[in-house]
Amino acid sequence: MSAATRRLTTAQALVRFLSAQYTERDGVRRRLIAGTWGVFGHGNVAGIGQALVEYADVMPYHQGRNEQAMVHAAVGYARQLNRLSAQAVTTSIGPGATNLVTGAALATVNRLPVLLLPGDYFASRVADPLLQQLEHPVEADVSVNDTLRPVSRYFDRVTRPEALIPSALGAVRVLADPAETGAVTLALPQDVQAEAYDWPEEFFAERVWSVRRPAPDPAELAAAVTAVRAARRPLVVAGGGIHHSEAEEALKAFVDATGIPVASTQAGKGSLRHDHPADLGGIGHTGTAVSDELARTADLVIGVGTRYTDFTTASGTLFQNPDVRFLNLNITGFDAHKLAARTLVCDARSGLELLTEALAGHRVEEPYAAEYRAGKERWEQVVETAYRAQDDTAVPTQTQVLGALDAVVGDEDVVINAAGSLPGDLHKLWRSRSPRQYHLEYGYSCMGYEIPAALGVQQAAPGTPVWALVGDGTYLMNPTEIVTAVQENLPVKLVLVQNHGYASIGGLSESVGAERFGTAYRHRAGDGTFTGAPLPVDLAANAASLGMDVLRAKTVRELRDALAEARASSRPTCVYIETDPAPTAPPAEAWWDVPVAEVSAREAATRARARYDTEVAERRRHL
Ligand SMILES: Cc1ncc(C[n+]2csc(CCOP(=O)(O)OP(=O)(O)O)c2C)c(N)n1
Ligand SMILES: [Mg+2]
Repeated sequence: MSAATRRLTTAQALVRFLSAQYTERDGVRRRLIAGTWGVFGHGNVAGIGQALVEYADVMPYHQGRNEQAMVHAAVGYARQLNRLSAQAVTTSIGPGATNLVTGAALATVNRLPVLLLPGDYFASRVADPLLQQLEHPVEADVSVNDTLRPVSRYFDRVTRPEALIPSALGAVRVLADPAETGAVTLALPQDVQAEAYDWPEEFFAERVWSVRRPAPDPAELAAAVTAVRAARRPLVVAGGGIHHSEAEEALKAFVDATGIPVASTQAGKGSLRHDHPADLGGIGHTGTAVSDELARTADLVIGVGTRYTDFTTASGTLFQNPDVRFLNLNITGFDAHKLAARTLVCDARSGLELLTEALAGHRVEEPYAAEYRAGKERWEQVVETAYRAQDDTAVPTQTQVLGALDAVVGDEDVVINAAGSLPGDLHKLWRSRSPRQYHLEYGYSCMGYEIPAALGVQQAAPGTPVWALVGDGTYLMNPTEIVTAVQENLPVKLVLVQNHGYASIGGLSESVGAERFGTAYRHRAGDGTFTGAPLPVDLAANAASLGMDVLRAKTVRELRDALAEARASSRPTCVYIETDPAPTAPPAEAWWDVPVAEVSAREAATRARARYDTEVAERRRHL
């Protein structure tokens, strides 16, 4: 070995390199890749696996059960730390690698960093076809890992040791870049992982990646200020970018100075504390009445760090003021330009601070402020009604479950959810008390995110009570990481809501004329349909069998006690509750486009289509 080089395998070099990467923002330095999750197979056991044991002192290893779940855990971790620290996930080739696809898509859709390290075919091809190799008949360089390309923000296959150098540098650049980040994939041919090379020492030097806060262009800022001053009914739509940028204080200062109210997306909820007079709660299909009413009449929508999904815009039907204009403050030009907006391409915090400064003295008129404050008060009553149970000894409805949880959590507790009927209820009702409390993954709304994400959040925030809220369908999709929580003694709290199937999709199915087909968990009846008795499945026993403490609650009072006990426990604990299906959630205030059969022999569908045709006529294009 010469003085300037170090002889290591490619896998050893990668692990060593990753352990020396840091991010820095606002003077705070963190490990960029703080740990590596892994399930081993022949595609990574001898390469990355060996490197992880050799460098266990500098790269913590976490043992997962399922590759998709490991990505969810890593994403939960990165989100909790505002994308300033992330984790890697190593897999074997073949099924281990393709199990990453869902998690990768979730990460990329939500703009959250995760480094994926799947094994790949031999670069030498001498032993083809390997166990689990695709062997594409006419595109010989394609492997199953190519399924990760469209869901990755950076992809490379490292087919020679020295190719790792540019590849690894490119990967970490994207992971640390606030405008580009998402899933990053380095596919690692199995033979290359184990191959030795003389690496330049500089490759292993500490590197600090500055997570920049770009300021807006002065001309764009001046135009934005003119637009805000001219608006009579401005409304902020707060997206996830506010959290990623830690711009909550800057938003509050902007709102306190201008009186402009804030409605939030699923990712942005909690940007303002729920009891701030200008916080109107969720917007869009699952929004509050006051947010959606203001959205309908707003003349200037100020989108901050939002992607404007169909839930936010009510599939293009929400912003109905004929003169409505958009002003989008976003770190990506891609999102900033949506809805033909005026753009402020910048970091959320620096943009809001400069806007506040430039708007000094400007305030919305008092009647407008009085209007939204009154609307907010009316919505508070809706929340109270949905939360309150008249009878403590009765089986709770789902919104009463949320009411019980609301009564138990503290300001810093984190509540995680992603799919089912809970996201809508939470978006309408939840009272966020701190910026990190409301952790809704609704970019991909992926059933099965919740439990593994809770592990990642708990790793990022030791000592903070972390709650995963899951429906029975979601639980069955992905309970595997309960075992990991038990192994690592991560005291995550699981609230398991049993309603015997897909309540959310059942309701949606009914509204689109599909008659709840295939959405209940029931025995097959004599006529061949799934309308028999509920299935004798005991999910509480299942969670207990995986090692969790389980508290079964039957009534509102028992639920409250169980939640308090779970919160105080230092062990992973599941609170199991069967809910009353009575509808206590407020109905949707705005539409969501789910196209309905244009022709059908069944009446439910023809009726639904007639309704659909009226709704769709409301759609506007903002050009
Ligand atoms: C991985 C995945 N598959 C399918 C869906 C579509 N989907 C959304 S909600 C839902 C049902 C969720 O059931 P459950 O967790 O029991 O919640 P509930 O609807 O009963 O509240 C389904 C199938 C999804 N979001 N994610
Ligand atoms: Mg369910």
